Amino acid sequence: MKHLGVTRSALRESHAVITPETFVRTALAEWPLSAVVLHIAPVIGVGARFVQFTADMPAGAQARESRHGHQRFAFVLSGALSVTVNGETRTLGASDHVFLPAGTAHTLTAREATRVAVFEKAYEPDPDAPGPPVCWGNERENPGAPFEGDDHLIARKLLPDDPRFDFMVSTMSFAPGASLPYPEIHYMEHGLLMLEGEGLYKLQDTYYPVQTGDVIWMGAHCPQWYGALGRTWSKYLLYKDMNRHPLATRVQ
Ligand code: UGY
Ligand code: MN
Repeated sequence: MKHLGVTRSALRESHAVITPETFVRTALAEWPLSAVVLHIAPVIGVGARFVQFTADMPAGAQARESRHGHQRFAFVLSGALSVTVNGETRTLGASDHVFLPAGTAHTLTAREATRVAVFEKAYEPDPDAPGPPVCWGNERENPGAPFEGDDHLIARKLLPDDPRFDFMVSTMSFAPGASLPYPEIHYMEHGLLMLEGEGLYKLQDTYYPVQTGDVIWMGAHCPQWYGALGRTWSKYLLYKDMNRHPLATRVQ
């Protein structure tokens, strides 16, 4: 049966829920041969200062650094991705990730059909800190820590928590029935990809049912809360800008 236009996707000024049946594939010059779904771009709602996209790379497809010199964080969802940077090549599998600093030449090569989640942002230098280095990691090997003391809610930081970095990517894992301890409001923005499970996301004043594969954009100051449902843990990948004064304007 046709869906007759019905979707859980919703776009509001301060937030968006974007569900897979509404994904539209596009192409990016840096990602020839790959099908890219650009979920979050600066033109969304009140605006975003980052992009979030998913790239489906057929075996053999290659991608290169952002033409505009932006920093890039890539998280492998499935497949095998060789990353060559600074004369070193490593092959990443599911839940491996890499951070590539602004202006750093690199090549990404799909060794088999590969899906990768990507965040990019213009770097805001901190006059007192050197630029950030290339960083590698694996989410499943990251022990994480209870979020605000709740051991049914585990936060894993996938980047060092230090002022060289102007954004953080983490995962948040919730036992069924666990929730964020309070509705948050903060000036930082979020991009989110549901990696596992299902629950209810409250954004502004609406509760949205969300599940694996959904994308959420939360603009600055958007009220936000999540409660996990179902019988398995739910987990999301979360981008957040950090470590910079909101009035700092120098962007490279
Ligand atoms: O730390 C955070 O901003 C995070 N708890 N927000 C969220 O999960 N929506
Ligand atoms: Mn938050």
